[in-house]
Amino acid sequence: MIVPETAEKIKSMEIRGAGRIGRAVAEALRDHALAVPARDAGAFRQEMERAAALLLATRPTAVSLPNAVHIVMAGLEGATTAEEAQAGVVRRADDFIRSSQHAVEQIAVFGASHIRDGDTILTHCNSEVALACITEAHRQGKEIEVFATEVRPRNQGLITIRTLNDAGIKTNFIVDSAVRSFIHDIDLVVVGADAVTVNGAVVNKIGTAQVAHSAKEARVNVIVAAETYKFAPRTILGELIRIEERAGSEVLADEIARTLPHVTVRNPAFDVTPAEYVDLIVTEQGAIPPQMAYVIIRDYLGWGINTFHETFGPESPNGE
Ligand code: RUB
Repeated sequence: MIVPETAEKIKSMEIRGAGRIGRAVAEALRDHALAVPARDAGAFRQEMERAAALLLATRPTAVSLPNAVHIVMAGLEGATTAEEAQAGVVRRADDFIRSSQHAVEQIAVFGASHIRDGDTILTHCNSEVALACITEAHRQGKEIEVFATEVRPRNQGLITIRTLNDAGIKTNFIVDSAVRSFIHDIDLVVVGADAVTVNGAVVNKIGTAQVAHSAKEARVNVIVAAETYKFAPRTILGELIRIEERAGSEVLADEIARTLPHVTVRNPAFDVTPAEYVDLIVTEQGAIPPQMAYVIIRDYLGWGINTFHETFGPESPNGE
């Protein structure tokens, strides 16, 4: 039951945020592998592929999800018995979970080094890894202040301000549309990412592109904190990241919407910030300018231009 349950929690956003989604998927595949009656390697693989497909169909944008699935499912390679296949999946899943947690800790240290004593930082949405950078800077004794947005329509900003408050960090809570009014009070923008494309564009919570645009205009630096498994290999082929559009009822209650027959509520969950609005992407391997995204995809995810054509042929993004 663990796989359908995890899939449901990701869809409903009980489990949310790209890193947490990646780890939840790895955990679900691991627990499924341990629960599946292991007959032969072929049947075991089929069962795992069914589970992976269910998880892949939950939310389309965060690339940590297909990357985590790909990394864990590689544990099946070369297995001749169901026991070997099971051990491979469990090992790869545990490795992914451990390295993901380690990546967040590493990025926190790298990211904090870009935050100066006295800085006022703006963050948008609720990013575990962006917050890790901010709380690490605070832990190091830097005196910082944060502006956090509300994040319509799902109010992820509430999670962010609770974390900041618990850490004892001076925080201002603003509506999303107030960003430009406060941008001259800001020294640095720190956000997370759901996906980074090969050309360095950053896909993150809707509103991030507006934040980055305001920052660019005001000459405020924008740092994106992103583990390497948020880089999107398939964009090498020029494919686009699919932007999830969620139910209009998250924005406007159905009973009101029903009274407005000429109105369509649109609710894209993410947007794309072009590379030129991003100054630095901080990964666990170090900080890079966004234009170097291909190096991460090639050297740390192991995807070259030829790998795709050899493995899949030209397909649509995120394995769909
Ligand atoms: C979450 C979101 C976060 C990134 C990075 O969107 O856009 O900024 O996922 O988060 P949603 P993290 O709430 O729709 O999932 O650093 O925690 O991986």
